[in-house]
Amino acid sequence: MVDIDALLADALAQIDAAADLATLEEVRIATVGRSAPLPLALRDVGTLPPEERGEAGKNLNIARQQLEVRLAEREAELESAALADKLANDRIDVTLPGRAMPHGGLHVLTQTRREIEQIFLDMGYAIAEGPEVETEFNNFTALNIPEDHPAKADSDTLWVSDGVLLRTHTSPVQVRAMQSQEPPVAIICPGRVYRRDTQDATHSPIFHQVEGLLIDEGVTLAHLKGTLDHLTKRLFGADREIRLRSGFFPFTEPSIEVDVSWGDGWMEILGAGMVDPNVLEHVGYDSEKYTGFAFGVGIERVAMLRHGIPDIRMLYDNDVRFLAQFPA
Ligand code: 2U9
Repeated sequence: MVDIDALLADALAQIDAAADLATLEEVRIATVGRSAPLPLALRDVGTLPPEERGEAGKNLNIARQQLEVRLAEREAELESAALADKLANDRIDVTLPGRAMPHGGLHVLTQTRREIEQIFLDMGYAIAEGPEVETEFNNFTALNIPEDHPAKADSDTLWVSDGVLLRTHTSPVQVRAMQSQEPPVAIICPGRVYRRDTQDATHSPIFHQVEGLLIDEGVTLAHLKGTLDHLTKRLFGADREIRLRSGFFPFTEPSIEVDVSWGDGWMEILGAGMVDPNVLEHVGYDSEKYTGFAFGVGIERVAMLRHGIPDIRMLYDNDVRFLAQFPA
């Protein structure tokens, strides 16, 4: 028969010596597991002489129960020690400054467009938008642009199919607005436009415009001049002056080109004019009753002038080192 007291003492010593839960699990297997000495002895009780079986079985069971109790106690001790250790060492210092997250902002073209929009919203204009794929009628015919006009040539326009094209200006948005409402009309039309152009420092086949339109009874060139003077002063500074030169567009008569004072000289900034009576008639307006003005300005051009950006392509590269120079 095994020496129960010696086995028990040895097993208890192992349990007390286990310094972590993984070791304790090994000790559990070695002391009360299926092939540990004590359970093996219990299994073999039946082979003892009958008069010894009762006593031996009782003592072995008591010893095993003692081990189970001690194992449970030691497990609880080690678990609370592990928790205390975690609490002591895993502290989070909530007073540490956070890591700065880089954040994006509005593209300089978006900023510029929104500024122009706000200037006209403040004057009571509404913003109108329309499709970038347009009909030849809305883009050219309604705007008094003749069949043989150079702008319509295949070299300038991106055609989608017969009579369908990528709009070359946002003017078709004004055409749609006029077809769907009677005067007064006071809208600006910001948007992307397409030209079959080669790219260089100042030209891109895709760029952005804001066009404006005011139609009512009694609208004159003086209203146009005052409006553009106000726009220019808000965009470039209250000390700026504008100068009107005569120009030509098929959709305005008279047509003007507008310069803004720039240092000692002048810089061309936008085009404008009084809406040609033919355009008014094309959308069903009475050109004897109504007059109006229209203007167009390139958003890229305004952004480049205001920020001294030398090449239009910089606006489309999406180089963060460039974009970050224009925080909103
Ligand atoms: C309607 C009638 C008239 C819009 C106009 C201009 C003059 C103009 C250019 C500025 C720079 C285009 O982006 S740019 O290259 N635009 O000079 N645009 S008048 O005239 C209209 C528009 C719609 C119904």
